[in-house]
Amino acid sequence: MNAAGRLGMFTAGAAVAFAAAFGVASVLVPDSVAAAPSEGETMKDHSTTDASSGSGTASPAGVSLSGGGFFLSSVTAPAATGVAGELTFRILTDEGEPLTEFAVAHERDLHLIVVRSDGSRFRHVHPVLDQQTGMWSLPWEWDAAGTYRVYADFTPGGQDAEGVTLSRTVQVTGDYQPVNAEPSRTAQVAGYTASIAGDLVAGSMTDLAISVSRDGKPVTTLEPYLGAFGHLVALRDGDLAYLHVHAEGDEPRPGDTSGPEIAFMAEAPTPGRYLLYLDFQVDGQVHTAGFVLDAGAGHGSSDASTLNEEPHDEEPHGH
Ligand SMILES: [Cu+2]
Repeated sequence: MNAAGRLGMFTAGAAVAFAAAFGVASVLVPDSVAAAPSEGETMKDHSTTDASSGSGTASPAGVSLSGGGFFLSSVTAPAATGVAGELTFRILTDEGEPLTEFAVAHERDLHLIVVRSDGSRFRHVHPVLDQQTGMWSLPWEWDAAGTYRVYADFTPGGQDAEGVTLSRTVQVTGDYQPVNAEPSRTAQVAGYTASIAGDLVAGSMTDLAISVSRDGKPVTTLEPYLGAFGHLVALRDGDLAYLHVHAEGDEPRPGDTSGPEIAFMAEAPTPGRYLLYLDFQVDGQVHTAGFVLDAGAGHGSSDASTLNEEPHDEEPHGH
């Protein structure tokens, strides 16, 4: 059995792997990539490759517990709110063997996203792997009841392996008061105000710019976090399909700071509502700012042609 062969459908960098994993939909690239003075042409080609290489993926990632030759085990966690415990799970191969070899992507072997099904209570954390058993774990406590979606975003070890995002639902007992996600471009967190400018358009790359301020003053001391100055997760409201791309571009060096603006390019797979979560770090503290954007319908440009099976005039099968 040649695991590398099974996985190695693309010979591509991490960015392309991400794009492929998400479908065309989920390419979030900071503007700095496009503006990179050296290798500008390469970068341009790269993003073009991103958009086209995803065409083989029928649906966005994160809506299934299996995929890419892997399987997300059941997730154990406290059953009710206010109980301190552990959250644990394993990544299994299709043969049922625990996966213990992971490739680092964005500074971690695995990214765990937990969010309630209404889009609230977002957490992005990094559990620890027991190499002997393949068990991932971290201390865990729920502070609100509901149905949660747990995403494991990882790249298996091995040459040319693609990024995989698997998810499961987890129930937490108690009264559940769902929050309606309404369009929102400004978020307050820990004294910071984050605002997002730009629009999502189905099937088209558009610019998104998030700026961070505090007490009305721009924050220029954004610190590197997971190899970038900002990390954006987008979920599609309705199925919580997962669009997870860290900022690309030149990786900041330790001690570098930036701000107040973090720029991305984004492509939504379909019209509809999207929940966006920006992780950013200041003074060693990571904060998460949430936004809700509605993606408008695209214009049926050629860029969008690989996105969906658009309804055609149907021809009868066979003739
Ligand atoms: Cu992470």
